Amino acid sequence: MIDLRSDTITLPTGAMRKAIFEAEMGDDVYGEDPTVNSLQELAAEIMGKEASLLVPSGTMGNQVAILTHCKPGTEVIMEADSHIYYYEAAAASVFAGVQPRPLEGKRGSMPAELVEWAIRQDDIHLPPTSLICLENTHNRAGGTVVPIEDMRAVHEVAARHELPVHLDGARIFNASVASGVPVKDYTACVTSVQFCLSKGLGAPVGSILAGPADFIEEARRWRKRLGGGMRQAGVFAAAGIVALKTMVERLAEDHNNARLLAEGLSSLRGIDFNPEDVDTNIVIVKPTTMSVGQIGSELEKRGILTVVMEPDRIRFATNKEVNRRDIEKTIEVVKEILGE
Ligand code: TLP
Repeated sequence: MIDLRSDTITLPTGAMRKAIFEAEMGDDVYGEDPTVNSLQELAAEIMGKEASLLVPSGTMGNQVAILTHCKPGTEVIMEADSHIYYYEAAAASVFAGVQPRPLEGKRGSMPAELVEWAIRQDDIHLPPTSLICLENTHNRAGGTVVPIEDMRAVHEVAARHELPVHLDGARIFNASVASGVPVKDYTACVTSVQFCLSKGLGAPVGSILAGPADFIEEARRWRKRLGGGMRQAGVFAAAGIVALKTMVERLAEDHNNARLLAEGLSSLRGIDFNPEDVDTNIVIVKPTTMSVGQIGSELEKRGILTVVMEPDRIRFATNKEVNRRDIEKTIEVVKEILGE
């Protein structure tokens, strides 16, 4: 099997398994798990924020952030193809009672002027704007890196309107490794950030929400309300520490493999795609001579797993479980399926 469905399929490394075996643990609902506490301190330091909180998933990290920043009946500005809007089953409406205000971005980036235009005036007919959400890298745009200048421009607008900004930085380390911009430069543009330990970094479970100390205290209460208060969570926090200390730089390998795949696929007549659009580990292409459903199932029959994105695109996400040879094989198989 060559599993290119997602970077979430990555398995813990030997060093992570050893750290898990040896982890010191306690009851984290009492704040007594030393491994969770170390991970949270390390993550806050890396993100350049006062404090951080371990949550079970990226989705919970984003939702806890929205619940903590926003009152029901307010409006949250977000990109129309963002994970929070597209893939979180309307959780922000269900739990926080907020109304999403989706704006169309370009390669995942919302122009600051558009964001400013969407901020509501003070009028009893209108839901007050309470938060701006960004995503970097942007998943559905194709793992694109949102440029730091764009994030700074949104930050400037938000500051002028005294609004908080939340970053869905599930793959913020991919953005940083690809662009050479330090993670702290990205996070300096936002009030809170969520990132995943369980994607390209290879930890089995967990995301981090980081922000100001009082925000994280309130977020801890929301995590508990949602049932996300965990007990001996050091069992997987231990792997998270190894992920942060040893797995960031290797994301460049995933990016190189994605570039190789992109170049191979773009040379095929049946695929409409510019490899220059690939910034990190996600390659989303549009086949022109065959339906995506058909290609997806033909690939699966030959042991290659991908994600079919309705209606007409197919996603390949490189990750540490696939190597250069697997990528070359994937290109060959797509070629064969397309009859080229
Ligand atoms: N993304 C998953 C699927 O949910 C689509 C994937 O395979 O890419 N933010 C972003 C930008 C994400 O891509 C994801 C997961 C999340 C948040 C949610 O993380 P989890 O799965 O831990 O809840």
